[in-house]
Amino acid sequence: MDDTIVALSTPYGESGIGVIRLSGPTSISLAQKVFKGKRDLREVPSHRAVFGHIINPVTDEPIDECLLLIMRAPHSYTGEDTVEFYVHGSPVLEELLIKFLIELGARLALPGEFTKRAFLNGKLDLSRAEAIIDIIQARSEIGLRSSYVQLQGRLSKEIKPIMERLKDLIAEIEAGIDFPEEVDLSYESIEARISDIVEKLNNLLKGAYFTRLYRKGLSCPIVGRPNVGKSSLLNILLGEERAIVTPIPGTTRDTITESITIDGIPVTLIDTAGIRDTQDLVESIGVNRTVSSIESADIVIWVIDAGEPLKEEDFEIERLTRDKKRIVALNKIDLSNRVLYIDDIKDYGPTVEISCRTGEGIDRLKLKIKELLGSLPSPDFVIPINTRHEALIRRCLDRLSIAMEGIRSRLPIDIIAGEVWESYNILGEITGETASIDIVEEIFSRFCVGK
Ligand SMILES: Nc1nc2c(ncn2[C@@H]2O[C@H](COP(=O)(O)OP(=O)(O)O)[C@@H](O)[C@H]2O)c(=O)[nH]1
Ligand SMILES: [Mg+2]
Repeated sequence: MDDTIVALSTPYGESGIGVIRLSGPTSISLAQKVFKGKRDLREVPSHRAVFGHIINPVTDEPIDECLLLIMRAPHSYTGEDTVEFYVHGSPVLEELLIKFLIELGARLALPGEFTKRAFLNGKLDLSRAEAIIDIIQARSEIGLRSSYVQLQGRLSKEIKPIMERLKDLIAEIEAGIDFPEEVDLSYESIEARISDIVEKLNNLLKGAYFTRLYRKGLSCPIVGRPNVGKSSLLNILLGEERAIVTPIPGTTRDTITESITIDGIPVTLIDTAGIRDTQDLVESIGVNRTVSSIESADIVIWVIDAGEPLKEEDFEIERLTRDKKRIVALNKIDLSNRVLYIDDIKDYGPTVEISCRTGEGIDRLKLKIKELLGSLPSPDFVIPINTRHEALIRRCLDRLSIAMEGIRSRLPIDIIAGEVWESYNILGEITGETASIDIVEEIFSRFCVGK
């Protein structure tokens, strides 16, 4: 981190304002070479905007007017000396300024490198740094709130005391090994302490479901045999003609994914290929995708055609979706030659009668989705656990359960200490305390350049 990095922090393209950010030890002296204001930048106080001109560092010729902000270490986002240029949002100008700064010795920042520096400089821990990318990529207000709660350190506040307790336990076990006469540490007392920690971790895991729901939303495939009206339902829920609708069975051969919002929660609707036996290769790939979209679904909408009796293919879908939260949508109730009624399908779970032709029942269907979701707690009361945190907590729990088994079979105490150490290290990857550089790199590579 002894070099100075530069990047465009706003999206590339014409815009009202473009922000170019410099961070690192030579930020201020580099800025001085491309900027001319009333005062020498070295004398400008931190966090005060100054007006001036961008100049060509070789010819001193002014290029455009600009506003500049200096944030001195450690009181900046990265913890380093930082300079931000607010320029007219011209891609030509932005590129030129970045080119000057690179020629003067700055290096183009990698994706997420500013935030990575903030993490490495101890400005925020890993779980808080991760929240920033989730804020940027938030898909709904509720998802934004959940990420903000994480940025405030809500998860770290839970993890740190658990790590402290694991550390204390390790210290005591080790002291017990070194000074067996002085430290009175029984298997029973270690077991009690570990089971207490296990309970706390299991409690944390409860946040994972809601966190995913807030941020990624709900995955909701629309399934059914060919021609029952799945694509029509997707279109009507979206309010646009997104999927191709034809009377020819097997029209939808691939899955189409689109999002709507129900009660603030993003719902990802997936129009699937109808499930049937097919010799057509493309269609059969579509059918396989349908099966996997059912597997990863939160809620399934199973569409049935009211104009025809249930067929073997319907029963196949019934079997595939049986263990899922399922809404049975009886479609085409506008048909005069209708043969299926609610009574015929009521055994399959919550049902709703709809017509994609007339729009009847569509609001009721949305209501059913809402009902299946149940009442959601506010993100302010849910500990934010993303999939990475969830996987780490589960791994930690695995280790602790090995330790517990060891205790029950009275294995040597140093073996148990080893497992507790492992669980401590795994948990530390959440806050980044024990995360390897590879993990850190991987996390920040998901950020955009300039963040
Ligand atoms: N009468 C009637 N026809 C419908 C309704 N919904 C869809 N259809 C027709 O059923 C056929 C198949 O629809 P489509 O959405 O492509 O079915 P998919 O194969 O399940 O995606 C098309 O001809 C639609 O116009 C409905 O509610 N009533
Ligand atoms: Mg279709």
